[in-house]
Amino acid sequence: MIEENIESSIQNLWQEVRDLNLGTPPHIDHLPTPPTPLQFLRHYINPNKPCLISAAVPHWPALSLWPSLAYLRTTLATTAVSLHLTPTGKADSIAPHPTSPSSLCFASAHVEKLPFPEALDSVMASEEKNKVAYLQQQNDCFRSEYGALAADCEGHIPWATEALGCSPEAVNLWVGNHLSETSFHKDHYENLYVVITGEKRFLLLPPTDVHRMYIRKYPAAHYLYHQDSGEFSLEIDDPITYVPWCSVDPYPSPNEKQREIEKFPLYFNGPKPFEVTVKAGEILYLPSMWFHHVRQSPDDTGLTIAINYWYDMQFDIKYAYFNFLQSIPHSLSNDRALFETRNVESNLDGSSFDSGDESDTAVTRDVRDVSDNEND
Ligand SMILES: O=C(O)CCC(=O)C(=O)O
Repeated sequence: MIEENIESSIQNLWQEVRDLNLGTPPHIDHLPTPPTPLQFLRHYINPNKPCLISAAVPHWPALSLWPSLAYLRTTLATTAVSLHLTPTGKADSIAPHPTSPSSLCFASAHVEKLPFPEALDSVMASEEKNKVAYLQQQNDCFRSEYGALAADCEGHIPWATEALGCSPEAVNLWVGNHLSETSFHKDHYENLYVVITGEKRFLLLPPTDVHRMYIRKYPAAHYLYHQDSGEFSLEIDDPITYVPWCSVDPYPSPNEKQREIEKFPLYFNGPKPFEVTVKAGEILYLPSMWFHHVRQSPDDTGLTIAINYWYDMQFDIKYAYFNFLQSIPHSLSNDRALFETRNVESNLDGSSFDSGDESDTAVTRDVRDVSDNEND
């Protein structure tokens, strides 16, 4: 009885934040031009509400320069950059456990440092179900590895910097194609995400929907790419560590769809996520702690290029409310069903339930090198 009351209160919360604050999915606010710092603070940062901003960076040379691969190859001719390799395009995501394939693990990409022109060739040559390359490194890479491109963009987003009262903690570059996909997760940053070429498609869920993500602890694993055979192996990290991660794949294959709906009913049968396509020259404001899933489509050159600015979030009362909500168990029966399904299948399921926090994940781990914020 108490459980039912809690579950219906949480469900009311999902609806109430939409009715009172966010609006009706799939749309988010779309601003034709950048807001003033005060508008941004009042209407978006304080209410923790996303928005899409057009004509956001018309003065950036990157918009006209980066669609030219020749320009990028010349400017970065001798620069070593981090290339993430996976067999499927899904890095930092849930994958079959290597020694117990009916259970799951958290798989990170094989990362190589290569001269940019070679790394770019690898992205362009990516092949589905074989080898997918994504140029990215969430450790402030734009200001380190890609320093030669600094003059093509601003070092910060001025109206966001003024509204947030600080400079970006990290600026990251993402160069990929339609095969790269980023699984549902959240970050403890205010994110200003700028697309330069191609398009990015985001699915967004507010922090209040945390129970719909089925965050579980998965054993950490990493892909190894074997140059000689051209094949990948997946190895569990030694010593073993566990990564809390979202379990939901919002785009299951047709033959897995029914099973996924049964495993994750709170996601598939609950309110639709917000959906936004970010085009070249636009900025998505992705508020801290929002769950996001990202796919992309390239422009004529075959690439999608984006740059994002991570600003420190305030660890204020919203953060405290979020932690409290996350600590409340929801839908115990569904959790049990998931647990039992996996154990019947494998008897050796590495994953475990987690009411805790995803913050200590691969996605945020790298950037901690440049962060002195230990709050998360
Ligand atoms: O562009 C992507 O693939 C992922 C972006 C992302 O997760 C982020 O900016 O936090």
